[in-house]
Amino acid sequence: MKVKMILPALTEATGPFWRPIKYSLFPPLGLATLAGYLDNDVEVEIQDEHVEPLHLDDRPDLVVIQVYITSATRAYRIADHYRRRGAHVALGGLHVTAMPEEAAAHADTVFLGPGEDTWPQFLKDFAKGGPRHLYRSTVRTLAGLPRIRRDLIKRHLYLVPNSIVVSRGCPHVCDFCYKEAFFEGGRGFYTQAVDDALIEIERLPGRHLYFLDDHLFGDRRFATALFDGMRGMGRLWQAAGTVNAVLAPDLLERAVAAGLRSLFVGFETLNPDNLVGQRKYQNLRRDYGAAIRRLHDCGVMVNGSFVFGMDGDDPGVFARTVDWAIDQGIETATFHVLTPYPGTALHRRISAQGRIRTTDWDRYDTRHAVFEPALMSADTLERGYHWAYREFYRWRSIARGAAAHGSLLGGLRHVAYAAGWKKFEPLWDAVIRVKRTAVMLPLLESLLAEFGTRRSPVVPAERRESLATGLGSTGERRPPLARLT
Ligand code: B12
Ligand code: SF4
Repeated sequence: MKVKMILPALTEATGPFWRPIKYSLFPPLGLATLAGYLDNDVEVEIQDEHVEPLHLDDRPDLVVIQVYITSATRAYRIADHYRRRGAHVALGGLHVTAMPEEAAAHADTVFLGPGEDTWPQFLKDFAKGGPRHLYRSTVRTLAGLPRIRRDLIKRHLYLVPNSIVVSRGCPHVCDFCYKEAFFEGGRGFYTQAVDDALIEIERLPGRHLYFLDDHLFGDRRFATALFDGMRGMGRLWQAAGTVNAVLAPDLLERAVAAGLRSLFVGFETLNPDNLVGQRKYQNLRRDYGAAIRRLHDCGVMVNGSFVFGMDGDDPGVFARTVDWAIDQGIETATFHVLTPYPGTALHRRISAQGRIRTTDWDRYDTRHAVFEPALMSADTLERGYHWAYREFYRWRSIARGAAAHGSLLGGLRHVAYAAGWKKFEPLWDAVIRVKRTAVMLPLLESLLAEFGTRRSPVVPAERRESLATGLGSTGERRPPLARLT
């Protein structure tokens, strides 16, 4: 049997927002995970359209396509093509889960939710000649996961070939997040066994890892055991975590000792009313500034995530947020236009209020205002978003952010990382064009390694206490977020 697995290009990968470096970061880990369930005698290939042109003139028996919202149009076209050629087409992923009827029109089988329980069942049914039209995930576990078929990944085409996920989902319930929709009908947060995760880590060559987990710190007991187990492995890694996880006593120190050097943190908004509106309670009454200082003290770079267009955002939100982020010395920032993904609580609310402007999924890329914002026009929102990126990555902003570190070394690293990511993109693009992406990895590793040489991440007991409670070391209440804005 011949199986072809495809990650179609996101729309922005073919338009004016195409940034080769962003889309050559991570290999298709979801597909490589599913490939692990195939028998040894199956002929299988994975094609990622972000890094290679698809060849569509073959005749596989089974075609598996992972569908994100802004790749849906492209995915359906590829699916229709292969169905005309007689292949059985299976579609799954976030967008299929949110819009199963839409996807079903282009597929022989659709999958809702994670694939670890439904995919092996489908393979059995397919072998017997009677696969169903729809499979819905209900059993959520990562126990007994077969070995991920990393051998099918063309490592040289990615900057970060060693991406890894050791959990699924997240313990929180933010309204704008895909999470509730994707994990409906079963557990929304679960982890691998620590030993299995460590075995997977050991298999990965080189030093650098990128954990793609939504919230690597979400289960404290798991995270503690994982970080302790990774100590001494000589790894350098990046991951995503929440403000409250950063402020929790000891956990960050353990992560740093295990090799954490850069963290993606979802600050999202500086306005507490927005946090309540989006049910992002875990960020409420947290001292963002303290979290950033703590990360920097531990030698961890910060990639701050911010969302514009929540109901409490007026046109001043862009300057307030960017100014604040620069003054905090955040090394890199990711800005998003709030996007009501179908299936989310946010989408239900905005739809019920009649504020959806378009259902052209290609525009649901967090760069377009696909809904009417409450306190500004959609045009102002989009222009403000682009302005924020330009302003944050201006040379003078990078210099100001670097100065905020208060040390020459910290400042130099800030400049190297922020400028390396945004200012030297033409260089990245050239390297990617000649298919030498992997040669840039040592550069990234050395930058991350340098970051680990800062002051020891030991936090005095009374400071740990104050970080955990949100009270200052003298017992005063730290400034509420509103005062930061
Ligand atoms: C890596 C990543 C990227 C990479 C994607 C490239 C790649 N190679 O995958 C890059 C950097 C390009 C990227 C870009 C963006 N991303 Co992104 N990204 C991720 C991330 C961190 C990891 C994906 C991953 O590998 N997961 C691990 C694997 C094992 O899981 P999986 O891919 O979901 O696959 C499983 C299931 O989905 C299912 N499955 C999938 N396909 C199929 C097919 C079949 C047939 C079956 C049976 C099952 C199945 O089975 C797999 C095993 O369980 C996720 C968060 C997350 N933790 O998933 C966000 C995430 C997908 N990204 C998100 C967003 C918002 C974006 C951006 C819009 C951000 C921005 N502002 O630029 C852009 C554009 C994406 C878009 N327009 O849709 C959101 C998506 C929201 C949504 N509803 O679409 C997510 C969920 C993050 C979040 N928490 O909000 N991203
Ligand atoms: S903390 Fe992040 S991953 Fe978790 S529900 Fe909120 S937005 Fe989603």
